[in-house]
Amino acid sequence: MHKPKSFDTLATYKSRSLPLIDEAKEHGTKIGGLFCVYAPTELMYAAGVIPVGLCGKNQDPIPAAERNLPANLCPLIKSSYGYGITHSCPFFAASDFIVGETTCDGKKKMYELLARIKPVHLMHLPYTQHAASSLDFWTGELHRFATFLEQETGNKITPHKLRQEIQLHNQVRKQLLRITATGKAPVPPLSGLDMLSVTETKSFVVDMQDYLTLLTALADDLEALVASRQPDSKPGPRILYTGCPTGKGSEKVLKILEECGATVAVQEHCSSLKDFNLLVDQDEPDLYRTLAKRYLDTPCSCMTPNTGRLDLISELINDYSIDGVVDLTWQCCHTYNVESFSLREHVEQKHQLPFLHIETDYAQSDTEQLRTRIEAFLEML
Ligand code: BJ8
Repeated sequence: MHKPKSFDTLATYKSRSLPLIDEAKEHGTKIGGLFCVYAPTELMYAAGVIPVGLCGKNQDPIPAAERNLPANLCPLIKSSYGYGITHSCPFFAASDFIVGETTCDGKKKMYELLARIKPVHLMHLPYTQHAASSLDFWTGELHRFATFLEQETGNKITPHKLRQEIQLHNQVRKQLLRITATGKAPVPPLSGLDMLSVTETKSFVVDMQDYLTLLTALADDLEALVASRQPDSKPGPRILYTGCPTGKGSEKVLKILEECGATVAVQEHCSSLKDFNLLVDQDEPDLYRTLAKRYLDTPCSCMTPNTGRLDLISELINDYSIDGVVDLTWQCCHTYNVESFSLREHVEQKHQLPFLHIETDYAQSDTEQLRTRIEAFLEML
């Protein structure tokens, strides 16, 4: 299928970010490394800090990580830590400090070890969105983070600057949502892998305004493509792909799904919709509280209960005319693994749809086994 030029510009965005980050560093700009979408990037940009995503999506650094970490640990944690100790990730090398959150146990303990390599600011995240005190506590954590950023940079986070960043981030999220929504078309203009290469760029943005312009151009082009296209082939079963974060290097399951003929209409994970589905309420006068609410509402399996995810899955099943749900769990990710039981019940009983749970790691050794299971699943649809 013909892809617009605006797609190529975004798909190569990450490689163009690195020289810009190096240049910004030369001018004294601080770089903050992130591992999770709970990190409130509006505060970082408002303090003049460039945030970069450091989440490990690749098998290569895992053997080195296993020298210090147990082998039976989530590959995302091992890969992230492995990049840190092998100095093989230029974005990690560029980071002046790391921002962590108390999400899953493995990540929490990884931050203790990463603190030996780089300064770590750990944000204490409540484990539930439902307790009355959670929002107060998390708002306090945002204030503590702001103080840290101001001390690191010497810059003041003014209400004016923070409000500007909140507005700009919301605009960016709206364009990412427009792009994602083109997956509702009978034949989506982008494959799941191509969609991932676009949504993943949000972790490497140096200039938000410039990024917004690129996203808007792509959203316009994709919508025009959908409006003008006569589908020339019968698309495969429409899949909602959900679960642990997936990215370039850990896209094994997504790739097999598409090779087997599935149409991956929408993805619900942290390099995709979960990172930009929620907007900050701009009418709320307390900027820290409204920002805190938006981030706390992120439906991650680290929260208990995580009912927001079930609601989101229902919405996506209906909006994207889904035929089946594929839930990916990285090996040893207990929260997503346990949650898969409730998600299966929800999908099979409430929506009467087939559900496939896949537990795997970053290695390629089970590729053919997975292909067999995925082919059998798609035949049912
Ligand atoms: S908001 S999904 S980015 S914590 S897969 S490391 S949970 S053992 S990545 Fe995550 Fe933030 Fe949640 Fe998203 Fe632990 Fe599970 Fe590994 Fe995970």
